[in-house]
Amino acid sequence: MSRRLRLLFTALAAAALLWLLLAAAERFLALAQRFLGLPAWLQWTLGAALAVFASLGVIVLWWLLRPRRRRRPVAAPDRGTLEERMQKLREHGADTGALTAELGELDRRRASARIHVALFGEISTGKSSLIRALAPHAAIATDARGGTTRAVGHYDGQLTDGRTLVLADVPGSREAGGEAHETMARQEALRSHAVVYLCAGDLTRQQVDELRWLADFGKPLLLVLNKADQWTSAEREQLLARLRQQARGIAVDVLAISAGGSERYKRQLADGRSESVERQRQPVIEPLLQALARLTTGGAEALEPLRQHAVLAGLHQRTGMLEAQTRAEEAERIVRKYARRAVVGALAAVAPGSDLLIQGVLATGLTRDLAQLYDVRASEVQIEDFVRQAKLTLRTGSSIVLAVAGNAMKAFPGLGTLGGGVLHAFAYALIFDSLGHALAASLAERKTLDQDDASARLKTLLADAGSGRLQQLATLTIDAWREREQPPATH
Ligand SMILES: Nc1nc2c(ncn2[C@@H]2O[C@H](COP(=O)(O)OP(=O)(O)OP(=O)(O)O)[C@@H](O)[C@H]2O)c(=O)[nH]1
Ligand SMILES: [Mg+2]
Repeated sequence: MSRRLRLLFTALAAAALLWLLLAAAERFLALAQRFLGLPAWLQWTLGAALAVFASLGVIVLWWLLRPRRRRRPVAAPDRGTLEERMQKLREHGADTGALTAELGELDRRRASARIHVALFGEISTGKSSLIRALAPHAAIATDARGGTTRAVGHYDGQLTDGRTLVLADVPGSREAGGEAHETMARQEALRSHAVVYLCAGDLTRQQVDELRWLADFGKPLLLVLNKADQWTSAEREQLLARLRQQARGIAVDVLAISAGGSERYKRQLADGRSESVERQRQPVIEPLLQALARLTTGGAEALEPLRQHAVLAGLHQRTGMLEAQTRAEEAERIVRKYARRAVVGALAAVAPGSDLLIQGVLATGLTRDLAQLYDVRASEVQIEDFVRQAKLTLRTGSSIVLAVAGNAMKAFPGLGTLGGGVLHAFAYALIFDSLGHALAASLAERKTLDQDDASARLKTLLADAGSGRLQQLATLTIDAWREREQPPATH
């Protein structure tokens, strides 16, 4: 729609709105006048009825707009779709080893029919100590220093009714620089049938977020306050009440235990010397054993569908990230290829003009290839339109491009030695690199060929004189020049 037509419509709409407002005001004044003319008893009755209606309206509005507690569970695709996506990724040279291994583990655990429970929580909340209490024969390291557990370990634990569980000890979260360990822990949590989330006091914001993350995947959760021996019973009850409040709708049960752990104390010897001795605290974990027994009454089979959903949902996210990364790498290759061709084209031009006229055929090819990479359907007309717009953006920005290219000539002396035409060749490298990156970023985010968005990004990139980027483009230009001077033997 043309600008003028849009203006006309806006003016018409504004006039209609004004007319409506005036009519409403007139009606209101007329009603008010009639209202004032009524006998007092009728005024009161009508006033009361209106007040009731208004409050009902407010209540309904609040009910409609109130913040929702219930969160939407994370989506999981079916297995076939996931496998297809992984296959496609492999065709593009991506390493999907970890993703297929996850699918294999999904099947292996289903076939084993054992119940898997992961312990989860921040560092030093007592996960390993709890494993020791649940599986007394396990050889396991615990320490007051955070970050003791570095890998996922599996141990056989026993419930009071004799059933066994596979317990997973995982690295603690929130360790400085421990992102890789945290990812490991989260993945193990998704693989398990249920999660015991350990904390040692009030929950921080990050802990609540972590619990929500697990709940969004549909994990059955037990929120467990460990180190209960550190509090008086009144304090413990207060803490538990707050935890129940924070975990409402998230955790199946909230309870307090003492995993035990060890403590050091000084012992006086008969000869007057003293020695430091380590002893195990007595664990108190019955409430947890009962909660685990309740949670797992239906056996592995009853919890399996939720577990499958969580693993597939996790894989969906991981596959998505690998897809984005693989595409970005492919986009980078495409942009380089066209930037190089543009440089070669510019070097071949007999007398480059002072105006930068975008090389239309190449720009069209670049746009088509990138759109295809991002699965964006774009007709030839749309692509031509896009290139025309890019040319316009470029015309207004050509002085900036030449200025950046001129500075690069000074900054990278290698360029200067190449002789005439290099300034233009480098400018073309900059133009195609900017156009390609602007378009790729826009396509990735908008999932459509959005001219305005891509142009805005192009403008920013054309003026971006980051030295790392210019260095790369200078190398590209020099290489293209050398190849032209000494054509490869195959030609
Ligand atoms: N007072 C008290 N201390 C405990 C209890 N359970 C564990 N601890 C102590 O807490 C510290 C951390 O215990 P770990 O079992 O190593 O904790 P973790 O969660 O496995 O730690 P990371 O592996 O580093 O994530 C140790 O010093 C334990 O002795 C408990 O019930 N009461
Ligand atoms: Mg540990």
